[in-house]
Amino acid sequence: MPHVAPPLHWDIFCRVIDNHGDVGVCWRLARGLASQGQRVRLWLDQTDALHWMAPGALEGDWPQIEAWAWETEWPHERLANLPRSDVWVEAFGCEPPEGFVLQQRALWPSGEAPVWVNLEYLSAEPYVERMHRLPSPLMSGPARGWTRWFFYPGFTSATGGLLREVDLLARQAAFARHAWRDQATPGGAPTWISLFCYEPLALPWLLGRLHDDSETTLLITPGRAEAAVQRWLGSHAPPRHWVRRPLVDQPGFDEMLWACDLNFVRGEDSLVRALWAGQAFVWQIYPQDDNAHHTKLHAFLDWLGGPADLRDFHLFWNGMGGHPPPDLSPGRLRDWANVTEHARARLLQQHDLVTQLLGFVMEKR
Ligand code: TRH
Repeated sequence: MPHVAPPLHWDIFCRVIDNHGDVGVCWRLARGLASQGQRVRLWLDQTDALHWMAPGALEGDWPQIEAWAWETEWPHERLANLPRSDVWVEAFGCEPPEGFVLQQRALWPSGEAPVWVNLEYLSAEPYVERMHRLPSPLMSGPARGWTRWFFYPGFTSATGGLLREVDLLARQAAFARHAWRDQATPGGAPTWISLFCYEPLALPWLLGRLHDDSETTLLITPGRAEAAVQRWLGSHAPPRHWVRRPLVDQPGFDEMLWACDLNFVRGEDSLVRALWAGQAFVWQIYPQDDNAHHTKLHAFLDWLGGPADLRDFHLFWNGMGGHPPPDLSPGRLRDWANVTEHARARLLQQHDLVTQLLGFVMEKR
């Protein structure tokens, strides 16, 4: 590694469970592969988010990438002339449609198969290192006899790594933070916080803190975060330094995180972006019914390290006990930013996910 990969045809399958993370991760992966000369067809069962996350994607404006609606009806008329593809990536175990598998199977001579990868959820739990790159032979169905491989993103060199664009560091170096802030809201207060969350039980604590704090600009993202803030405000108008953000494309979202001193992020993709941003952050993990996310959050915090107040705040923000910090002073945010910087430096020493995936595919072909 890194491998020089010949241009291959990839199919990425994405089924939206909820929110934006499924599309967000798949689109970043598609872009990363395309930037390495790969040809990607991205199948999405819900395409709405792509309109704002990646304008032009559905219109075919992105070289090397085709975004296709994953029809509910299969076989699908466009399958008739679909050429053979070399690599299949099913995001988060979503299973390619049977019609697709049948059509493609007929194009492969016996004894040969595409490299079929199940790109899993991101976790810092120890099982990830054990499961990464393991085969899962298919014992039944139209792909019987073929193999699907587990590919786990992660935070250590024994995992598949994280999505990181080739030009990320150059873009960050060229980023003009103050100009971005001036453009976002002229005359904003000195400390900037972004809010991208679900409905954390601790949200009233945060909003209560910030309501009368004229030193802090709060950027509120659309959707669940904005609705939760609105519920808290009721019929009252927001304070002057609270700014409603529009939905922006992924590079624009990333820049918001670079521009802020503290980022509240959620789910999977924005956590990674908060790490790359190198600023203080607090993560709201995607909640699971059986509380499996508790173990997952602890594993991440163990990997991250950092002072007790940062860990406590994470627990508090996620409704898992803990308690809030006495303040969100610039000094405390700088301490937390140092933790992120340190984590980022460790991650930069590892190969990114696209490089690792290309290497894996070359090995298995
Ligand atoms: O939206 P999410 O909560 O997605 C979640 C998680 O992925 C979770 O693990 C998964 O199980 C669940 O979906 C189904 O948070 P996440 O992962 O951060 O994804 C948000 C994406 O939206 C990310 O790619 C950034 C993008 N985004 C923009 O591009 N522009 C914007 O303006 C905003 C607000 C978000």
